[in-house]
Amino acid sequence: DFVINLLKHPTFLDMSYTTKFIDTTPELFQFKKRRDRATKILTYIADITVNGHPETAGRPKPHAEAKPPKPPVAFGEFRPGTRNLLEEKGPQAVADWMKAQTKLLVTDTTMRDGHQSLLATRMRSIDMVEAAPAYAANLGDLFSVECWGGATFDVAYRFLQECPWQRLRDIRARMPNIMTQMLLRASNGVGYTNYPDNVVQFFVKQAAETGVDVFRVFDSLNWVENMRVAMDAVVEAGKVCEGTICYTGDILDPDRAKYDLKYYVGMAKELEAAGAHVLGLKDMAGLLKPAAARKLIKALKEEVGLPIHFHTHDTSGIAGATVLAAADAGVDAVDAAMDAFSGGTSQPCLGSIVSALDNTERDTGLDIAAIRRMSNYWEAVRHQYTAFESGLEAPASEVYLHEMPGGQFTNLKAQARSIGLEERWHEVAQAYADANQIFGDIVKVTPSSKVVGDMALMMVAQGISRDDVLDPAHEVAFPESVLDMLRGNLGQPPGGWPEAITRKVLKDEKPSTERPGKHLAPVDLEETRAKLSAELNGFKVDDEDLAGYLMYPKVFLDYMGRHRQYGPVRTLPTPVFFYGMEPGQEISAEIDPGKTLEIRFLTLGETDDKGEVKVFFELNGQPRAIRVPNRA
Ligand code: BTN
Ligand code: 3PY
Ligand code: ZN
Repeated sequence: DFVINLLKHPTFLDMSYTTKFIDTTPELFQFKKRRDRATKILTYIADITVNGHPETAGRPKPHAEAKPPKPPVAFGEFRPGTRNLLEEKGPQAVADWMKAQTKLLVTDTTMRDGHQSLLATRMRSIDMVEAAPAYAANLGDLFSVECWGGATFDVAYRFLQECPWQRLRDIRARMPNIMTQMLLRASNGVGYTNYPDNVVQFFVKQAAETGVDVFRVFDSLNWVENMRVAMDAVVEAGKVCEGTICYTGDILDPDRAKYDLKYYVGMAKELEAAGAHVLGLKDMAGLLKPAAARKLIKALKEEVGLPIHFHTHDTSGIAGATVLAAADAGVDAVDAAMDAFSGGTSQPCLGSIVSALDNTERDTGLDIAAIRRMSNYWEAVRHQYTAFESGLEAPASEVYLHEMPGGQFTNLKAQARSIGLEERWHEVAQAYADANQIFGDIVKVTPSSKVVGDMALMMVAQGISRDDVLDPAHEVAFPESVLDMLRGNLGQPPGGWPEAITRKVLKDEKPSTERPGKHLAPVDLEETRAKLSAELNGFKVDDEDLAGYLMYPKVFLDYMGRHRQYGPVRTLPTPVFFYGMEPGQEISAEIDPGKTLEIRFLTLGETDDKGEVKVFFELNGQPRAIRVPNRA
């Protein structure tokens, strides 16, 4: 009887065999559902084993002797941390506490910017979630753990077949004493375009509810006007609002006067007035040099009352020196990545910064032995993702020429490779610098950096120089993203868009100089939810799903389609997810708390005349055969 009831249950008729389904329908017999999910997971493993994963095809493989990562032991004594302070006393108390510390506070970026900058954002949730308990126990003195936002949101749905909200929830649950941190592109949310105000508000509210404590809010043109909606939503949610300056140019260079000390101090004051609890200083390309950091931090400390949190990238190889100079000048908190995920286009090395400050006034108080153990884990994790390594071999002072953000560098290089321009990379770098000047010398960070990148690739591919672009007589087919930006759809840079290029690109069309969100009609959330639910055969769309859909409609729908077919594949070990299994190999996958599947892959059968191959497994000791198409 219960099986009949189960089969008729509306939730069972759609695709929602999920963790949430179990939470919301405990009255149902669990066994049938689990078996169904097991079949889906086996189908995924069978498919990848036979056909390979498209994302790793043709890419280098992990070393044969690479050991599976062993989660670090949670040996420390559990202590309350910044999260407890936030929960008990609120965000202003966190800011006051920051300013009262003499030690340098440290954010670990490994779970967000670290892998975004080194591994094309491909780190899977399971590898993060397994580290979280050791963070809580052994590294409870960290200021925060950046683990969400930026590019990780869409990559989770798009390439990793997992729900970004679930990642956040799982990390949050296992790391209750350290603040989680996310990167939010203000009105661009975690996307590449401005969203209606109520979508931004809805997204922030949900992120706060699911588990984000610190929101680093930035605008890709440093336009504070375009940051207010997101900042207000963070304040409203009772979380830490880190209003952020994006650093570009060089305050020491009189030829880059557009972004001088006065400019940054002025923006910092605007952010303070806009209600930020903390001032973020985001050096996304790693352009801030040590001497400039000293000067800038000193000025900001003198002119604004907010604690300052500094973020940089080590592309040039000199970021460690900049962090130490910033510490000397009184910066309150800095970002660093665990050793195995540091250096290059990522953040500078966390363990080395901690060691460098030992027995100084800014001693971080972090346990270097705990850091090393954690880094050993991350080292083993990184070895699983060889396919996504960029191959960048050395620091490059060229970053001061092109000014590409660390998170974009390897992406643009891959894009250049895909259109046959890999050999001409240094020309792309020069064209990127030229495109920046064409647009009037702008901040380059997602999404404005993507527009400059599109323009640079176009210029190199078509052999068009900066002079050609600016020559009214020279016909140029501009990328769509350039039109969009000059229409004003990403907002306004300091001083506005240069007139000549705007006229050439838009012809007679009149650009907008107002905040894009001002003209975007609010989305009817309930109507959208109902439509989405109907499109998904009655699937109960909750606020997380709706927020994901609003950011990325197609990406979300594709994800849901694959989820219906493959089930909770996020629970698979990373090598199995990307490469499938070897005959005789056995793995465990915990599909629900305490509910583990024991999966052994036995062998492949012959491919039949329909092109299908039978794949033989043992599931919890019972034989199971799965049929998948052989596309190999
Ligand atoms: C599972 O089945 O164990 C969970 C993996 C997928 C999560 C689904 S996808 C839509 C919905 N949104 C969530 O946050 N969780 C479920
Ligand atoms: C992002 O927006 O993803 C960034 O990392 C910007 O630096
Ligand atoms: Zn960054």
